[in-house]
Amino acid sequence: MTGTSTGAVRAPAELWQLAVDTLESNWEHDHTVPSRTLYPHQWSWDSAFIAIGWSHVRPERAWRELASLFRAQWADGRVPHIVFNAALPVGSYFPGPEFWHSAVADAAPTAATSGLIQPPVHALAAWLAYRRAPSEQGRSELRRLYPRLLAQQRYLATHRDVAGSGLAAVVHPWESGVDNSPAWDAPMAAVPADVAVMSAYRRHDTAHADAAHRPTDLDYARYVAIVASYREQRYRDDGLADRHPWLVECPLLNAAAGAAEHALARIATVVGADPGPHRERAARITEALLRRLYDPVTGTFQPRDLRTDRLIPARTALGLMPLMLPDLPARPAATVIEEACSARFGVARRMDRPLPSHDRTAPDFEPLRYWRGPSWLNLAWLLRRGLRDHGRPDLAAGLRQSMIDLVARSGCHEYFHPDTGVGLGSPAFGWTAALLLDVLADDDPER
Ligand code: 9WN
Repeated sequence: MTGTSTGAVRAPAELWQLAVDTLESNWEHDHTVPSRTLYPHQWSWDSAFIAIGWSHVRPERAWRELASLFRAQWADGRVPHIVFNAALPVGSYFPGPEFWHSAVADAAPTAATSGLIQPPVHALAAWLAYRRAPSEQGRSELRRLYPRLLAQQRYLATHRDVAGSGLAAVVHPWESGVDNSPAWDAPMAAVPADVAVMSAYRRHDTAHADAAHRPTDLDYARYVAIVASYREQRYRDDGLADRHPWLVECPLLNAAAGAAEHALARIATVVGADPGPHRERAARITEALLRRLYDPVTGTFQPRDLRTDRLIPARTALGLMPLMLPDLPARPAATVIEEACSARFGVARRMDRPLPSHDRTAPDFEPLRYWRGPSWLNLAWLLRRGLRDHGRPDLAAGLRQSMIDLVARSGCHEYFHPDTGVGLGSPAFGWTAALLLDVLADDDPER
C-alpha cells in the first residue's frame, strides 16, 4: 500500500484513542450515528458493529445501542434499516421519514423508520458484547433481547422466504448493505426508472461526499422506484414474487442469518433456553446456501436473481461471506479461501493492499466508487472471523494487519481506496472505529 490521505502512521495507543473519540463524537443520546454528516440517523447493521466496539470501552452503551434499535422493531419482526431521529430537521438525509412514510404499514412502530431490513448481524453482536463483558447487566440485556432476535430471524425465515428455498430474499439493494455492488447491476437494469424523477428530490449524500464516489442518479431513480413499489403495498410481504421489481437471494444476508443462529444457540444457554433449535436452523441455512448460491465451477457463492432464477456471475466480496459460517463444509470453505487468496481479492499472510469489495481484475472494478471496489472494514472483519474458524489464522492475521494499517495511515474513514489506502467517504465513520477497536483488542474467546 502506498499513498495515504493524511500521511500519518499512528501508534496502537493513538489509534485506540482515535477510534474511541470517533465513537464518542458520533454518540447521540441512545445510539451512535454512522456519520454526523452523511448518515445522521440510526442504521441497523451499523448499530450492531458499533455495539461490538462499545463493548470494549463502555459496555453499557453497547446494550443501549442494541436496545434503542430493537425498540423500533416492527410487529412482524423486521428490524428497520433506518430509525429516524425526530429531532433532526427535514432534509437531514434523503430519503427521509416523509418519503418512507412507515405509518402506512400496520406492523410499523410509532417511531418513523424505513421499511427495509439489513443483514442480521445483531445476535452475533449481542453475543460478542456479552462475552466481552459478562455481567449480570449483560445477562438481563440478553434476556430482553433474545425474544426480539428470535422474531427478527422468524421474519426472515417466513415473510422473506419468497422462493420457498430456505433462504431469505432481499427486496432492495439497500437491504444488502452493499448498495451499488456490481452484483446488483443486472437486476437493477431490469427495474424501469427514469433518471428525470430525481429532479423532484434533493440528494443529501452528494452534498457531503464526492458524487464520483457515490451511486449515480440513475441508481437513485431505481432505488426510489423500488421503495415506491414496496410502500404502495404498505410494506407487506405477501405476493412479493408476483409484483415486486427487485428480488435477490444474497450470500451475505443469509450467511449473517446462519451466523445469527449460531450466536443465538450460545445466547440460549445463558438465558436458559434450548440451543438445539438454533443449531438445527443454522444447519438448514448452511445447506440452503450451498444448494442455492454455491457455484461449483467458480468455487464461490453468488447471489441468485429471483426474477430470472439465475446466479449473478459478478465475483464480488459477497461471495466470500459464507465463510463466516462455522459449519460450512471443508470443500466449499477451501474453494472460498482460494478465491479470497486469488488476484481478485489478494488475501495473504502479508497483504500489500487491503481487501477490495469487488474483484480487482474485473473490467467494472471502480476503486473510488462505494461498493464497486473500495475497501470496507466490516467486510474484512467478517471474512477474518471466517478465516479463523476455518483453520487459517495466518490469513486472518494478515487481514487484521491490513485493517489496522488502513486506519493507522488514513483515519476512521468510511471506506478506503483499495490500492493506495487513501481514506474516502465520511472521515469519522462509526463501524470503522468500532471494528478497529475489536481487532486491536483481538479478544474473541468463543468466536
Ligand atoms: C443507505 C449507513 C449506511 C450503511 C450501508 C451503506 C450506506 C445508505 C446510503 O450507509 O447506505 O442505507 O445512504 O448510502 O451502503 O451499508 O449501513 O452507514
